Amino acid sequence: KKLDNFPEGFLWGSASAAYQVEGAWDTDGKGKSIWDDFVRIPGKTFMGTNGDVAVDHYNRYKEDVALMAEMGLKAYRFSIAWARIFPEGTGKICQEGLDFYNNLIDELIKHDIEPIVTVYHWDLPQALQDLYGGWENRQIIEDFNNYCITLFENFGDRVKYWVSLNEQNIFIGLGYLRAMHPPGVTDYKRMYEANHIASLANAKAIKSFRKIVPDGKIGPSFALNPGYPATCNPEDVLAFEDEEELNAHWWMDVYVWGEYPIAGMKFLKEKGWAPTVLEGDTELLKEGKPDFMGVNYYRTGTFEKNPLDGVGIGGFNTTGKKGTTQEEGVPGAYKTKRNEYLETTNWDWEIDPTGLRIGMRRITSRYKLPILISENGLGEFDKLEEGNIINDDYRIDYIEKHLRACKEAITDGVDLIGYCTWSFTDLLSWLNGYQKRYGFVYVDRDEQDEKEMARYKKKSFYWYKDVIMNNGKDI
Ligand code: GCO
Repeated sequence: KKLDNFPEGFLWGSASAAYQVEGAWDTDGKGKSIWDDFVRIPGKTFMGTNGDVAVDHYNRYKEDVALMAEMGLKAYRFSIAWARIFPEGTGKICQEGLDFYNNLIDELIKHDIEPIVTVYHWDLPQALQDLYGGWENRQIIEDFNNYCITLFENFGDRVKYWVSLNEQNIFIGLGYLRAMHPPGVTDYKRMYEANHIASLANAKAIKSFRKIVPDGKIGPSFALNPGYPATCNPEDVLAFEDEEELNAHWWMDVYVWGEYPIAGMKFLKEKGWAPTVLEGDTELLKEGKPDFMGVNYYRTGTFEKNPLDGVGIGGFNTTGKKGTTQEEGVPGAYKTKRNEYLETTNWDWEIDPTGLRIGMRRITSRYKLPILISENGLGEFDKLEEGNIINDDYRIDYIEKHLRACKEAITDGVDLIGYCTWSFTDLLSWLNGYQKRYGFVYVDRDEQDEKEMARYKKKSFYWYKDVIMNNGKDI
């Protein structure tokens, strides 16, 4: 049976992250984050781009919220920069930081836009990295909890939807195995240890949340890449199962059940890479069960048997030229394969709306939790044409198909509470600079004149406005 409308009260949203939009990297007492330093290491980001100014949202938030209001947006997901609140990560609070987010939240509420706050979107205070190695030290569980309590106490009266860790699987995987994110480490053992500590911090913060914001909802945002076996050869199916264990289940089982998947753990123990689980850890993890699973969805992955040994990971394309993904020779229990049934973006990301439906069904069956799509969208080279027009029909097509998949998933029984596109305005792509654009609003970010920053509504802006107005009726 075809669903007519999306559920009542559906959170039609859009999302961003502090480092990618705010700029003002050292303004009003803000401390440095690990990204502020990392982007200055030559060769780490596309042409050395950084978020020093980003799209100047720190100074233009009122203008941006006015555009959201004009669009009729129901929810806006943004993140808080830890180092704006605690410049040193812990200790002294920076009042200007609290003021900025208080003002942003009030501005959203004034326009009937539900704030969805991400507490951690990758910008760890550099001070904590220097002091004790950041996520590799259990002291961070306390410091993160203290930071979260400060946010819950200051904003919990008005903010009822919270995202705890954003894409833990990405910031840990790229930070500790691929060296593409700070702290730029390549070490399986350190990766799994840091990851375990991050999970504990996540659980502890959720526990605190229950006491301080009892009427609120909180969950992590997981970067979901649903997997497929490359063929029906049982060896490939097994490779796909291994990938599920060491990817989706490795994180989500812990969020929901506080336990690691059995086959995955067995494999890592044999390798000597398993995390150190101390007494009391499992109990804490179990106490930090989320209210919903946040899903950031861009693509699926296809897996086949890897003749080599280890944990496999796919390649990355940071060029914006199709077919240039570097498959790295990482040994793995599985390896990635191009899916011949799917078109890809210029960054070789498979476009797969059905994959979103499949992924949400898997989460629903396994964890029985509501889902918030906390990110979904298309990164493209948009063109500003004569008359300040941006014809991004490809983005409309992408989002429409993914929304249709959402509707179908709801008819399948998925409890979907909202959908946030990535992103509202164009913003900094961590590794791809400003050329890979995701927004409904084009930012004319002239590299020569960073103060320019004019905002122009893309065609997709008007389209999404209609979708929201009709509660997705025509999807
Ligand atoms: C990029 C990425 C990001 C992520 C987001 C993850 O191009 O840098 O697509 O924008 O989607 O930060 O949460």
